[in-house]
Amino acid sequence: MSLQFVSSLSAVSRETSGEFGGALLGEPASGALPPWPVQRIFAPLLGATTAALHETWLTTLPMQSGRDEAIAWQRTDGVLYGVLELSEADFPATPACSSLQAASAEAYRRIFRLLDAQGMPHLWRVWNYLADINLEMQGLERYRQFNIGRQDAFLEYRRGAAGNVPAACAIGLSGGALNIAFMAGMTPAVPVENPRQISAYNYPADYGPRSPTFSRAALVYPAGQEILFISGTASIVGHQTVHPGDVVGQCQESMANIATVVDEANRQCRSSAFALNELVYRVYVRHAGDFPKVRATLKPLIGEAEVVYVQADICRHDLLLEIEAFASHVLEN
Ligand code: 3EB
Repeated sequence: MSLQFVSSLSAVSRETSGEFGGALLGEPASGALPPWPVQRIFAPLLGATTAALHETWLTTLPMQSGRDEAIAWQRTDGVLYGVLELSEADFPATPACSSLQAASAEAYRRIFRLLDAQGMPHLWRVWNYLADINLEMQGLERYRQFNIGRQDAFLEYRRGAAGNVPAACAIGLSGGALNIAFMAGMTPAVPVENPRQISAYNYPADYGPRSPTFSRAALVYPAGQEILFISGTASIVGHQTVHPGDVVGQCQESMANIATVVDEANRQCRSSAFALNELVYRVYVRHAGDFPKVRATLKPLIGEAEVVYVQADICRHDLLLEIEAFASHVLEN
């Protein structure tokens, strides 16, 4: 197995592995940051015993690291992880293009240039965080501005904006720069869609002038391994939000969507079938007060699975939570 995930919640021996990249969730840490690429996600943890939590990918393979295009990256022969922060203040708004749209397009252009330079063509999974995601500025909600910039860069770099697109999440924080982490590989991801939902890249224009550029899930293949990345998943059926104002209903609907995506992935996967109780979950809850209800609703659905709860904003004002997950299997040959 070439990549192994560890969090502060689980104790795994690091004796033979090196740190590849990861995330630091929670309150700003006072100590020094580790030398590997780390995405800092400044959002309150809910129900946690510590104020901050490290999630780290480890590998036993040789690594190379660098900093290009303001992206801190590290790679093996087959996989690259990078982290990029761009301050919107560095992208003056014009009447035709908001700061966030310009920063989003530039961020993805930089990612694609780095991947081209590294000969690492396939974007597998992207973690997007931006301030004030539901705020309307220059007449358009900021999430929709982000979607324009992101799609522009995919098209400009000839990636296509439908079908073969990475798994992703796009989450709102209370402040900070546009903050993007990504994992890319030498082999293509197998995108997975959800038959209960319209593909996000085909959403109608009601949700913004450009569609979001992500797949519902992706199966990816680091050496000797199959990872299922499930994108941020919310209470959406077709293209519509369902159970507005009902956090328990939204939680159940999100898990019904994840169960369906897992079933779809299992039709295409090369290892044994993935199960809901083996996934590692990250749950974003808009209102901290909803956390006990969300935890109680999830408990019977996911058993003893590892879950981290974070207070954050979701990309539609009527969504009260979003759930993402992943799991990793060893490939026999
Ligand atoms: C949705 O299904 C909910 O814009 O990258 C989930 C995952 C969502 C990723 C993104 C947005 C994104 O439309 C929102």
